[in-house]
Amino acid sequence: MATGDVGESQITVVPRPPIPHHRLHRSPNTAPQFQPSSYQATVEENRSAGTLVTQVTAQDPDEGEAGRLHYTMAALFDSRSDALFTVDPVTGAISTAAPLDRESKSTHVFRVTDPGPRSATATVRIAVEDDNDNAPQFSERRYIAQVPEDVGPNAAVLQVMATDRDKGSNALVHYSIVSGNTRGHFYIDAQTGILDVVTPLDYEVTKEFTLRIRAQDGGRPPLSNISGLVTIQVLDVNDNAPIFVSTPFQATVLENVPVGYSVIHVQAIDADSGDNGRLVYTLLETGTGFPFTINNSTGWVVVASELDREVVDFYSFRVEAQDQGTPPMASTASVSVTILDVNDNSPEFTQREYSARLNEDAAVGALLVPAAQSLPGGGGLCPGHSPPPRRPLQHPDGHRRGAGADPQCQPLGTAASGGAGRVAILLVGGAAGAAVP
Ligand SMILES: [Ca+2]
Ligand SMILES: [Ca+2]
Ligand SMILES: [Ca+2]
Ligand SMILES: [Ca+2]
Repeated sequence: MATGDVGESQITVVPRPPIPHHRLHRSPNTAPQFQPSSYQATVEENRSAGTLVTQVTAQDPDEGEAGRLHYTMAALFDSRSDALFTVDPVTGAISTAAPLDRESKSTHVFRVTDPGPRSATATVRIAVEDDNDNAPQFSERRYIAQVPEDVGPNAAVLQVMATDRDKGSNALVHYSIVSGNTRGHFYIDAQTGILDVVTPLDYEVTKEFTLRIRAQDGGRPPLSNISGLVTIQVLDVNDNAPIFVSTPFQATVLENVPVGYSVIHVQAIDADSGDNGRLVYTLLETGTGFPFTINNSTGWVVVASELDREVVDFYSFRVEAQDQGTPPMASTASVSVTILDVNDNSPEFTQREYSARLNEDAAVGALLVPAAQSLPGGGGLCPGHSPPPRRPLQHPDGHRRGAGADPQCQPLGTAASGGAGRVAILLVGGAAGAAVP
């Protein structure tokens, strides 16, 4: 402190104490400071270890050992970050310690410290930039849709979806059909993944489609995935009517076949499946007593009651085949059955006894007994054996009556048991005479 006399004659001059020299070497009590105190940096994922990210700098006014900085770094929120970045303790350069994966962790935050006697800190926020390193992934291994064959045009069948773990355009997925769309039935919306039917389906042609779908991202270069499978099962609709195999159906049957005899197989086919193609056969417009019936499931027409050609020798009727769809479809066919004659009528004498008178000198060949009347069934006895022309009679019910009234002169194949006739001949003498019944 400087002193001086005040009010005295003697002046004493006291030398001023030397002013302390400003310290050239400050004590290590001055805190260093980061400039700036927070850092933002970006680094692309997948870069090799050692990629420089940023550099931090702290200023310490101290010199020498006291001013020497030593950077350290520690993750602020997630210790996983510690293994991925390092800071150079001397230069403050921060670089990667391992390749990064943005999809695992996209932001890393650190506190950088100079831990000297009076430490300084800064925060470093590192954002990981996306690299297109993920291909789109489908949400399902296989998509399955069931579509009725009569689905309308541009009907949506299903929607596929693939996600991409990347970001931005690297994660923007576009869809396309790779294979299986042989007839061009399907269209997929590239953006939405909605699959439409664009041309008519036909269960009778193709029952199932398997499409392979590609999902491709918008990266440069893009990544794609073609593992998407779509199975479209076409469902049958009753869109085919039964069709008779050969029409009209014609058959002949002997009049003496037994009840239950199979006359003709009336068969129709139906291109549909299940009940839509299961046919039920019925006879149409046949009244009671009709001598035929049909097996509803097989289409066999069988004899239901005894036939008699001499009553009806021809039948014409219709058969319907109807499927069991909803609603059902049906078709009809005409069937004609001709009844063939069997020699099932024996000749019969009109009288039990005949008597005649015959001149004893009657010439050989003189007529003695009148011919027996011809009988129904064509079993009559006639000279010669040529059958007369058929003379069909169409009955109002569509069935032709038998030709029983016609003289049918056919030899008996087997002896029919007919009645016996007795003939008494009285010989008269002399004059020629004719036989008298
Ligand atoms: Ca991607
Ligand atoms: Ca990525
Ligand atoms: Ca069908
Ligand atoms: Ca059908």
